[in-house]
Amino acid sequence: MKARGRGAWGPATKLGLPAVFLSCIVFFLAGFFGSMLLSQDISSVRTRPSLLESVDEETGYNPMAHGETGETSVVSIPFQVLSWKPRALLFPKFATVEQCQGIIKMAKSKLSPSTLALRKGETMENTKGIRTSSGTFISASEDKSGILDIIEHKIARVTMIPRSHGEAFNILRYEIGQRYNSHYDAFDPAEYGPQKSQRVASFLLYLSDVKEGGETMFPFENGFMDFNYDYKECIGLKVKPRQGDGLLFYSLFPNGTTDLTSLHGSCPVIEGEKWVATKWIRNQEET
Ligand SMILES: O=C(O)CCC(=O)C(=O)O
Repeated sequence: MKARGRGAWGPATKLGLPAVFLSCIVFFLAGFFGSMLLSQDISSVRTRPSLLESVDEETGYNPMAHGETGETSVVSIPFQVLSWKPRALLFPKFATVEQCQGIIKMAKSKLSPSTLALRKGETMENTKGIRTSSGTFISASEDKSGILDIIEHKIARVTMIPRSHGEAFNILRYEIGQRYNSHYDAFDPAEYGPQKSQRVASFLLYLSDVKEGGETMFPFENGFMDFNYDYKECIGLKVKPRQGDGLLFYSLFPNGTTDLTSLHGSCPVIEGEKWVATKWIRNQEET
């Protein structure tokens, strides 16, 4: 048994020193290349901070490679979801105080009584009192100060609907007691006749604070649809105008049908004055 045991070591013993030498070399080379690979790994970890150097110090975000029409930086535009029924978002401080004042200044001398799109059978006479504000339409291209251009661009970015789909800004002033009864911004062809395009969304930029009243109301918010609802009644979700804030809501569902919870209006101003710039956004380009 002993001899057999020894015999098991026989070939190694026979190989002798050269084999030991060879295995030393193999182990040395393995150790050498292994440590090189490891040091490469560490150095690649070390290169990461150089990638991080491109992080925008202000936002802390690392911008991605972008397409031809994309932007070079990551921006932060805060918003609050106010409701899912209808889909309504508030963008606090969307515009600066100076921008709001500039828009009021350019509109002030151009105001005339606001008008309504009339349903079949309606007249100016029998719709009196529904919308009592005054207003004017100004497009971004007409505004030499460039304020409306900046605002329109920003609205297009938050909605991702191109500027070419927007109507001119409707700048409105509500004085004490003035209001806009609840209505839809989308036009039902059964009531208004055939439509070339449809209003998908509305963006309201509040240009002033209002001491009391003047809220934008959504009486059917969350689906509480009372079909005996009096369209003058100021109920439901009420958004208080705050200078510079933007309110975006969608009148159509993604499938193109009207969201009945998007019914909205302006409560009467009780104290102060309300200024707002409305941008209606359509599902087709405006010609
Ligand atoms: O003034 C508001 O708050 C609402 C305005 C509005 O409903 C509209 O312009 O369609």
